[in-house]
Amino acid sequence: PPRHLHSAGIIGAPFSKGQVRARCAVKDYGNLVFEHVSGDEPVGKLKSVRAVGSANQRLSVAMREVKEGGHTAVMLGGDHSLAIGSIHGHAAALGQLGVLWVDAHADINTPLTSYTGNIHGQPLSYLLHELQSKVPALPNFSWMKPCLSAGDLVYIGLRDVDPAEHYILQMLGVKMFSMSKVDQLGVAKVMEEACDYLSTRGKKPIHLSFDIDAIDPSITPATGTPVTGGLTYREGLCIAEHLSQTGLLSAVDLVEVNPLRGQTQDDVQSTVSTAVDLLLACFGRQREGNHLQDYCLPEP
Ligand code: 4U7
Ligand code: MN
Ligand code: MN
Ligand code: MN
Repeated sequence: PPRHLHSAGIIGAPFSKGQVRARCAVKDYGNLVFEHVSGDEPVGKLKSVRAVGSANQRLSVAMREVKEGGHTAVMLGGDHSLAIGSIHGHAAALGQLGVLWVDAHADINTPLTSYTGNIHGQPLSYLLHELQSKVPALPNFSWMKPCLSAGDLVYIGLRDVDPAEHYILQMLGVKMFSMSKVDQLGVAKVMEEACDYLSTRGKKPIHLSFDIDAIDPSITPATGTPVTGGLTYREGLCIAEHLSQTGLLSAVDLVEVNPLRGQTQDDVQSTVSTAVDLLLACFGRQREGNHLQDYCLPEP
């Protein structure tokens, strides 16, 4: 293909004075720049440890700044290893959080249980206090300390959990709504129970970590580790709408969208537009419609 298709140049233009409609104020913090980390040899099975460590250090600082600026934060990945820095920075700014992890996967392998060596399958083991003694010291990770308790974590959408992960989830008694539970209860009841659970230990700010592979790959195929049998588009929106209504949603990760993994333009389009719709619902867009609080009907 021609050269211009290999490399995109993005110009964000947050300007809206050409019309009068008010909108959610958006402050664009731009893309983080991650410099190449050389000599990043595997540590045991673990791949790219140093690069992942330093990228997350940078992200943690950025997330803390966004939260200290008083915004609801949005982190657009990128892979799910970025939840390490995102949640770490969020907790650094606000203290204890409730985390809702929406994913086909549990992402709680330790570096020693992972059979792929991919850190996007491990972020929760680095973040949880309870697993601190099971995670070895790693290069470029000395900046971080665990900042999340197992009782402040809830999963929705699980359907591909490794045996060691299943053991950890049982051992720690982590609250989870697998796809079977979503089938049994329906997503509305799941959200009610998930939010009740997160608020029993106090009304903490909520961090939503949404892996696009939680949604069924017939709708969001452009992702690295698709698993059949996922959430429908409507179930995804229901989760986001419900969270928005709690008034506690404080940060959102939207990760694992990978346009290179789409087979067709339609695959990419449907994945990306679903991700956008999920984010809009997080920020209050309702399917029943919305209007401004001081809306006035025009008089004839
Ligand atoms: B994702 C896996 F083995 N469990 O550890 C692993 F199945 O962020 C998958 O949820 C991890 O997409 C998937 O590599 C990570 C595997
Ligand atoms: Mn996943
Ligand atoms: Mn994930
Ligand atoms: Mn994935």
